[in-house]
Amino acid sequence: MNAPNRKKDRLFAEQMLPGDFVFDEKVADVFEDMINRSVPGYSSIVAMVAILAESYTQANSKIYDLGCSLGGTTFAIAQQLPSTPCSIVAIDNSPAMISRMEKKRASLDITMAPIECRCEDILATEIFNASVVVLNFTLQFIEISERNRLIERVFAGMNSKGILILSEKIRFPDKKLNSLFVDLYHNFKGSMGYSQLEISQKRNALENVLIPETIDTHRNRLIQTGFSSFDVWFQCLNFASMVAFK
Ligand code: GEK
Repeated sequence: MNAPNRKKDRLFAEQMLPGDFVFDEKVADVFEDMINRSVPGYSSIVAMVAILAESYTQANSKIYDLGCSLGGTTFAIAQQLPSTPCSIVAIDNSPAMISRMEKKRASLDITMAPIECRCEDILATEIFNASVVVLNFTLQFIEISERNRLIERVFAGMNSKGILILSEKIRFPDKKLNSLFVDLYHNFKGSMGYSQLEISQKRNALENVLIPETIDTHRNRLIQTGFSSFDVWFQCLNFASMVAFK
């Protein structure tokens, strides 16, 4: 299953001491393989986010990719964009991710829209004149107490009729269903070549770092912030992608 140019993720393959997951050099090195083998539907989501961005980009506005990692989604958007004049702002607070993304940007022939990469905390970043904002599996890493404030800042920086695309690992309100989907997800990871040790060590490392919420919690937060419409456009097991319009 491993793509030829992708370094294989074996970060949790050996027995290790417990510790929280961080987006450091080691993770950045194998991130493309890690996310493709860990998020069901990741490549379809990225391709569709690019199509959504293409449809909703407003002339002379900005597209924000918040928590861009290596720029997988940013570059997909840049390659999909129509001739509408606009620019892309890609932000991540991991220097390891941003430095690799900048190298990749320099090697690609992207002519449609300039891409500005910023190593910043998305809780502090300035957002303005945005017609498209993407949070592709990023909000889940923000402390719960900060999530409303972040969504309010995103909303304030968006233009009327702008689109927010929010992809997240989700939790189910029904406990039985929740554990069923978590078990199925671990089976999915097994089918992607991860061992039981890798699955359980990664799960422990993410426990305090990635906090999933229910679809209803996301819906309520977005509607209370002022977004006019909200729905889920993709779901596979406990992973979902949602859209909301200003
Ligand atoms: C993709 N969107 O490939 N400020 C900035 N970045 C942050 C913050 C923060 N406060 N907290 C976490 N991050 C990407 C995948 S990965 C998802 C996104 C995953 C960044 C963090 O450094 C990491 O690069 C990213 O959010 C989450 O479409 O690993 O499951």
